[in-house]
Amino acid sequence: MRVDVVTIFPEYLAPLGLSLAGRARDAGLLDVHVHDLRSWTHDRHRTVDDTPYGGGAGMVMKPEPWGEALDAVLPDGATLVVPSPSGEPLRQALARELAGREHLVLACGRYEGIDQRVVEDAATRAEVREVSVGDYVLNGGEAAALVIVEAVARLLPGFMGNPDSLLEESHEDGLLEYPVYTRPATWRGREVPPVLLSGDHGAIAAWRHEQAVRRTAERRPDLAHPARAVTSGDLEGHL
Ligand code: 6GU
Repeated sequence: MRVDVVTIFPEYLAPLGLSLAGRARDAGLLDVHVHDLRSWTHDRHRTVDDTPYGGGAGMVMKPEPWGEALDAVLPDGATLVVPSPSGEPLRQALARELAGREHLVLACGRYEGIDQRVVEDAATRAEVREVSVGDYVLNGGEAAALVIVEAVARLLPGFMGNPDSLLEESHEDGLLEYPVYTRPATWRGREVPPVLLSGDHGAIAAWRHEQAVRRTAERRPDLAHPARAVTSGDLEGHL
């Protein structure tokens, strides 16, 4: 997979050369290129932002540098990922979908976001996915881009030594993971749950499943009972 990242803070993406993404690169599975958006500006101040039409707080990223940047790095048929707090939530299913793409281009916005016409223009020749990494506010898309690339890179075929370990993880089966323990069997007076020392693999599997279900119900009722998650009814009064 090839990944291009466009940002006004290329140094922010330096961790992509380390650890997981670095390992994927060394294995020949991932080829990451980071670009400075300002290299597609033409004024002395290398301006990338301007005030919003219609007024309001903050600044908006100008369309011209983004248009030139994407003309240069987004080929027809590639997938443009735009990190945005207004995007579709990043879940394991989306990470898996993106892991199947040949070429991802990530456009990291700062300020209040990128002029919407940039996304519309790109969508005429590429798949565009606006993606949020959670319901909280970041200052820009860079940290989100790191999250997205890590979630995707570890799913690339051949990356995981033992693909079975992927299946047992949180979110792959819609449940959070069960608690885990290692030696010593007693630590600071706390015992490992005895069933894990029993050698009874059926009992261990049943205990782990029960723990996963319990945790999910307590911590993530939205995963346990999707009907209880936020629905359009909660927007009543806004519509
Ligand atoms: Cl992808 N970007 C920004 N700026 N804030 C976010 C986000 C993305 N996801 C959650 N908050």
